[in-house]
Amino acid sequence: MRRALELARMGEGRTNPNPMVGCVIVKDGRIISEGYHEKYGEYHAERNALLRCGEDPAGADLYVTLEPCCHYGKTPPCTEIIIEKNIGRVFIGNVDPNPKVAGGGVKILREHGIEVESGILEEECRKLNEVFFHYISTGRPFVAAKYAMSADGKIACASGDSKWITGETARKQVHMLRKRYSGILAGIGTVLADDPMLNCREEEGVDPVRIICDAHLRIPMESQIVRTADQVPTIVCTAEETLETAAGREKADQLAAAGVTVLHTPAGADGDSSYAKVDLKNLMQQLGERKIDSVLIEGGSKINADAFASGIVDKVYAYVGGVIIGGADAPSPVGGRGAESMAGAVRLRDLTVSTAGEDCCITGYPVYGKDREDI
Ligand code: AOF
Ligand code: ZN
Repeated sequence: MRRALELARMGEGRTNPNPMVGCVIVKDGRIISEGYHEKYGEYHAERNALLRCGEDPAGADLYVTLEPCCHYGKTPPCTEIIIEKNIGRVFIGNVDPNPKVAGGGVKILREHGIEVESGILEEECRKLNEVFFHYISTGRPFVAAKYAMSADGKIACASGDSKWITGETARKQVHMLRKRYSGILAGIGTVLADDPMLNCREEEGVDPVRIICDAHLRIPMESQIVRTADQVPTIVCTAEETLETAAGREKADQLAAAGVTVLHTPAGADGDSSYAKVDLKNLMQQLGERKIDSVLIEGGSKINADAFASGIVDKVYAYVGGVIIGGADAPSPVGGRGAESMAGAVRLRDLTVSTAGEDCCITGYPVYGKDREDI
């Protein structure tokens, strides 16, 4: 199963919104074939392993990180080929949360006399597909907020300069991270300050959809993002009120002509109706409907504040660089009003700390009000 997990990871960045799945076939104590789900729409891990098998797999053990599917999707059911090839036993990481499968694969295999054991390295297999598990059960993308801050909690100097807080290794890791997410989201503030490309510079990486929250459609037509919108998929989300003005409509038309997909949401839910805002929760719903299963927020303190306030963040990647910036006016990763007391702060569970060159990275999963035991 460990080998199957390794194989599954080879599909990283190419299977979304499908899961990453790996499969190993063992006969007489030897691995006789391997396979993984290589690309969305193409064959599943089990079928790839079985079709590639140089010898008769009859009676063999099949290890697969996710329950074999039993439905006709873009490909025929994996259970069919497992039965046809007379596999003896099937070992599974997780039961597939997809309602079209959800234990159905295990049941069919057992009905055909195949021994099935599930729950092998279950936690690792679930973690590998945290995006898929979230998306298939909620219909909303798995949202991660990533930021790089100094050891004193600043994301830039008061002047705005932020190059660089973390070193090359950490920045390279972020580019790898981008490969794992279907969309990258930033606020208009970041676009105006840095004119970024927000693409995936790693070789072979599929460029994620760029999503810019821009309530007043201030994005310059000459920004790198707009100029490359005909090559890299780009979404600009504005507030409904903006599209009710002639200037707003005209800008939206210009953006659309440049290849940008312009979305809008009703007014944000912060109760201040005089200020047009993008409703991030609503936007996530729309992105989910567009089959975007995961979003990496690489925003500044404003968009992060909105993201935490609206409860859309599912994971945090906090990079910490060995530098002290100081300054009462230097921004921190999450702005806005913040929690009034510690009871209202967003806690992170399952915290991990890893090193990234000379920097470190803290990851965790936010727990919001209603999920918390202490309030
Ligand atoms: C497996 N093995 O390698 C994968 C599975 O449209 P399709 O045919 O590609 O089906 C997609 C669904 O199949 C996906 O939502 C998930 O439930 C399952 N993915 N299953 O047995 C695999 N990738
Ligand atoms: Zn399948």
